[in-house]
Amino acid sequence: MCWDQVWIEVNIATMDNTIDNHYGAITDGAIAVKDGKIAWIGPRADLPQFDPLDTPVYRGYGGWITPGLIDAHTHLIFAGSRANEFEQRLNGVSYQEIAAAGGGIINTVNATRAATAGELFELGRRRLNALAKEGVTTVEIKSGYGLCLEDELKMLRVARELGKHHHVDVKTTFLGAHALPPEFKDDCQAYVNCVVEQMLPAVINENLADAVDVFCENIAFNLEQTEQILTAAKEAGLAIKLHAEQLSNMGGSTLAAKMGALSVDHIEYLNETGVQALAQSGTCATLLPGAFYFLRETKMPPIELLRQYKVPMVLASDFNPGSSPLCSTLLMLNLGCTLFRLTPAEALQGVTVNAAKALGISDQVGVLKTGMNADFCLWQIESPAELAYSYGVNPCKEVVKTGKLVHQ
Ligand code: DI6
Ligand code: FE
Repeated sequence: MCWDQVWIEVNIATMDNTIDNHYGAITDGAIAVKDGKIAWIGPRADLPQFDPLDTPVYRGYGGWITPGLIDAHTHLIFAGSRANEFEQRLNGVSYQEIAAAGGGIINTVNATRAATAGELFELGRRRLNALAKEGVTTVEIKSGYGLCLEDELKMLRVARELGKHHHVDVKTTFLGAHALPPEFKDDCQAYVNCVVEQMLPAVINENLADAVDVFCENIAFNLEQTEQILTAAKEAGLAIKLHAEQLSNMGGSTLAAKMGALSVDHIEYLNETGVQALAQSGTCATLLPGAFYFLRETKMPPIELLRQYKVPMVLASDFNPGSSPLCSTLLMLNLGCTLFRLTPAEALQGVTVNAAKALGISDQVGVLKTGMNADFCLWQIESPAELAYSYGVNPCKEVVKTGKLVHQ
């Protein structure tokens, strides 16, 4: 056998449910890599003969290999910080008072509009590095802090550039309908028309987005406006997804599911009808425990119903300056288990196999099996549950991205 590299003395959480329903575990396994893909994977005892003098052999010393982690929902390009608002709130100023004074999302929009593409790139690169150190190999990044043609394009171009210059793969999502910009303060519908008629065609023209998202909520865009934007995106051949049922039940999830969305995200207020719609369409349910934690929410997403209807559950950071200033996918594993009562196996599925589904790339990543991209991490842990159990001492020892060792 002629391979580029072989890994031995490892246990493997393949996340392949044809092996087992939890981690797809192979104890004392081996992986062989060729041309950036997994050429062979299985128990070490079955590893075919190869020439060890001609093939780099890496030893895991009994650690665990998992697929490279995937953070399927982030807003990691933004300028400024909202720490001052955090502090004001803890000193008794209400969220409404802060928003009325031009704070909240608009605070970040002002800072992001004022930043150059170069500044945003540098901020984004540092955040991507933080995720990459914890084993993340694929990230989704949304626009939505520009809220005008020029600045939405600026955000998406920076996201695409980050993907080109960083080993982490970047999937981009156009979220022009994140909030109502001050220029359209009294005419939400006019802004929606602007998103559909001006921004979306320009985004498509430069091939800047892999998907389109909308914040469907009573403080943002209503169901009809959401449908208008998602329809235009679908007609242009883009994937669709939705911020839905975060603060109330608007029926956004059912709409998105019927339209074939990849995922609906947040979904604390999702009901059984909505869960059924997701199950029917194969739409993923993305859980964002960082926002739930940071906003001190109490309404739990319907985890038991999602399990019952076998809806794929995704876990993501939602990293953003307002509701989840937590730039750690590993932390989400812990919060997913402690706050939402996911099992550690469900949590790991949420940042691997199911996250890949939510990004429409499950033919390439998210599961370790022959023919998939060689994106994987070696962790210094005794069992996969340890990834969700403990937080703070980063157990990531090595990262392999399309067959290349990128972190030691
Ligand atoms: N839901 C959220 O929680 C964030 N965006 C969204 O659609 C909040 C973003 C922010 O406050 O900057
Ligand atoms: Fe979000």
